[in-house]
Amino acid sequence: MGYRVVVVGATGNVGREMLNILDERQFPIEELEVLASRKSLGTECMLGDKTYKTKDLDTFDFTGWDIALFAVGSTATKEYAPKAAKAGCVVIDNSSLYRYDPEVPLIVPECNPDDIELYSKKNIIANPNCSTAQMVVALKPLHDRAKIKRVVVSTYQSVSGSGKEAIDELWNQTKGKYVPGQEVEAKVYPKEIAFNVIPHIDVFMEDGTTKEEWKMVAETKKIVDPAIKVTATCVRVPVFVGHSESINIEFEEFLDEDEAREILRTAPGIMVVDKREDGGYVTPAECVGEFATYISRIRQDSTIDNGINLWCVSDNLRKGAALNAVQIAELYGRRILKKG
Ligand code: 11C
Repeated sequence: MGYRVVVVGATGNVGREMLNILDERQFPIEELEVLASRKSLGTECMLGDKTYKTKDLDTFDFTGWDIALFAVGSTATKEYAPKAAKAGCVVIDNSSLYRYDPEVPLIVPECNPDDIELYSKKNIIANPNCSTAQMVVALKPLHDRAKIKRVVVSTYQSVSGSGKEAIDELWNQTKGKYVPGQEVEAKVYPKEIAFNVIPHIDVFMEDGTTKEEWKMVAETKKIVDPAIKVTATCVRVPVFVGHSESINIEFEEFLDEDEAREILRTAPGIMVVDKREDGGYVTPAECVGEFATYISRIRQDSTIDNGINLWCVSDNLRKGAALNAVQIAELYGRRILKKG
């Protein structure tokens, strides 16, 4: 007994990762369909050792399907997610389209699983932005103990967050530095990304922040607590996969660094690697392909009364996108459909 599952946008970075994770976690699937836009029709996708050919999203009938994992941009989501939801198939959406809709739950299963009950308003459940997902997994257990007042976060985000073209741009620009005649102009990003860092992700807002920074603020409030103040600086770095974050947290009450470390050690979804020696911390290259969010460099912030600093690294295509979506599907199956 399993679920009838559709993966929409199955040929993209996140869609492919969704298929890998459905397989790795042995999600109970009775039937699977993989959908793509017309230009990718017929492309082959793998779930374990089985091959599936993509079908046309435009003509697909979602009636009778249980769960659709959407990994397409906001424009396609706007057109097709309501169709699927109306046909009775719950949509788990990775785009930003529905995240801030009060009638759509925004879920990180380790943090706010009970909010999933709201799904029935629209038959849509939103998946957060990658940089938020990994941060809230770390914040929530600490907030439960000492109530967070304010968070100052700086991110170091990999190019896979911008899709396949960005991965190619970093690769080709890097090669172009060494091969005369093969220099590559910046196209995906406004400035060169090879051997550089760019303090700009997503569009600029009127107040000088960027949309990525705004998302971290709005989504943390929705998932963890609207009272938490967040200020973010989001930066693109020349890393292929894995987002890193330096997080400074101010609490209402004093929280000792050793207690914070113990809380995080036992928190769901987290691995603490925190030895105060050379290499005693995790870097993005080491977390690729992993489920966990890794926390290192946990230490008191001596400049304020109740502060902790930490370093947080995760595979942005997994916890930041595909893994969290599959975890939502697992939660929805367990709590609502109860078939598996
Ligand atoms: C990035 N965080 O790294 C973005 C990608 O709202 O789902 C995901 C954008 C989103 O560029």
